[in-house]
Amino acid sequence: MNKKIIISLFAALLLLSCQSETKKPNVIIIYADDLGFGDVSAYNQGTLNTPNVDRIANEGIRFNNGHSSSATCSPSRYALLTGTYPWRNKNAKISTGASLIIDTSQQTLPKMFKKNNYATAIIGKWHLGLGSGKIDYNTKIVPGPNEVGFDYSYIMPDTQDRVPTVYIENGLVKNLEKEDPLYVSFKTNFDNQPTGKSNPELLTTKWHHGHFNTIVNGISRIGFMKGGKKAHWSDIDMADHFLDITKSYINQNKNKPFFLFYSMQQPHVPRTPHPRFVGKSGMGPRGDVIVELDWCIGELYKTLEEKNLLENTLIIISSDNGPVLNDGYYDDAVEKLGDHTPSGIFRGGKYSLFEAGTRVPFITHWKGTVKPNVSNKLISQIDLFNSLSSIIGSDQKTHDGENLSSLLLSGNGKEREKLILEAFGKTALKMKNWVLIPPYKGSAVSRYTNVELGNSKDYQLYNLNDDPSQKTNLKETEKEKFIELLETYNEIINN
Ligand code: NG6
Ligand code: CA
Repeated sequence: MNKKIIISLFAALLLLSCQSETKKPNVIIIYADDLGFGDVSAYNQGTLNTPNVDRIANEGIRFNNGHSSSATCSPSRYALLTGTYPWRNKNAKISTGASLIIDTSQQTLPKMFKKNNYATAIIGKWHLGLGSGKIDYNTKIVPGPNEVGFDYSYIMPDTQDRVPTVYIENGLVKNLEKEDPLYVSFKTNFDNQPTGKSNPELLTTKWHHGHFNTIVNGISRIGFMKGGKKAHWSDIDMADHFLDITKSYINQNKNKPFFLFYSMQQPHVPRTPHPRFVGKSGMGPRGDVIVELDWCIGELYKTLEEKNLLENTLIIISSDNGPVLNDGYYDDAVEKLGDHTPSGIFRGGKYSLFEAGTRVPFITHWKGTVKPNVSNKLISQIDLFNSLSSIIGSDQKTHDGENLSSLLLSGNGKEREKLILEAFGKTALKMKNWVLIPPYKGSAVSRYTNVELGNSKDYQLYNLNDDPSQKTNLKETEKEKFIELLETYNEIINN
């Protein structure tokens, strides 16, 4: 073969490989924190307005029966990223300065994408633990998101109400100065620094339960922190900050397939809307940060539109768990709620085994590929691993997930039949239109958050078709159903 032929063959091969690459859609998971089923106006439940999310929902598919894998954050995120039920891992519980919950040898969504030549990034809330053992925030923190498959990570380590209140970029605390090291403890205070408990006069937002340790920006947090002043985040600018980083990430990666986990902090506490959103909802900070979240999602959509990426991008919007009003600060969430219904018609909320603990907004959008639809079929975030894997032509699968790719892209087709729901390590079974909640100790209603948790000394059986608000326990009258669900529950839990 002469040189010319070899060069043109090589060029043709290169072109072919580039073409097949471009067929792989970008995938963006937009993940809200504590956003309820009724908080998105496209769901026609509450009184808040979310026009940007609604637009995406109306152009795409609105799933009415979409679930997160847990009623709290870390376990839900664990399941989303690993396709594995969180109750299989005893460490998959709400992280407060914990070690990395995902094993670095485990298969993960970002690793799956990476293997298929995607660029991968997480921007926003992580809350899956960092390091292994005591963390030194003044050196590179490993393992973390980069060690489980993200090429790029720009994160809030745990939650907005937990220390350290700093961003971490690829394992390094952003803007940290050598002369002012950062120390963190969840046990003891440093040098008698003021806390929310000892110095309430320094607070701009008062704590209601928990959240009474180190004060940053007038808000006391969970845990103690000292130093690292230059690195402290500004709460009111957090949404803009994550959005800016997200936009520039998209700009830099627009020519290759990318998987982006845009993990928003709203409407988790402390709710700190930028001043331009203050008062916009009439519902106080909780409503205002949802308006802010909606604006951010609109900006992200615009960015994709401007860069001509909408036709090559699958967008998924969901939330890590159901809604809560009072989650530890006096912020008028209860007082200013009015007629709004964050849980929609469903019972419970964040922390609950009842439906609203995990039944969350779930929307897919892919211009030109996904046709507008509304789907009542059951789908869980735990299915995203297998479904996305199938969509991009990979053969990787997880044990607990199902491949619901056609449901995800059309709203029709095979749905999930059985799903284990989880809240605080307690589990329940949803099977078709039935839910079985085993007996659990603990109060029926949380005395702090006022959420109905689902605990009862009896088994509870509900038929969601007739009774979506789970008011009537059918355990005594539907004996056969009860036994069927109990056997199925035991079978899944023990496998
Ligand atoms: C709880 C916090 C709550 C919230 C939650 C995590 C107290 C009393 N409550 O422990 O405010 O931070 O953890 O929420 O401290 S999640 O959405 O990240 O799971
Ligand atoms: Ca959450």
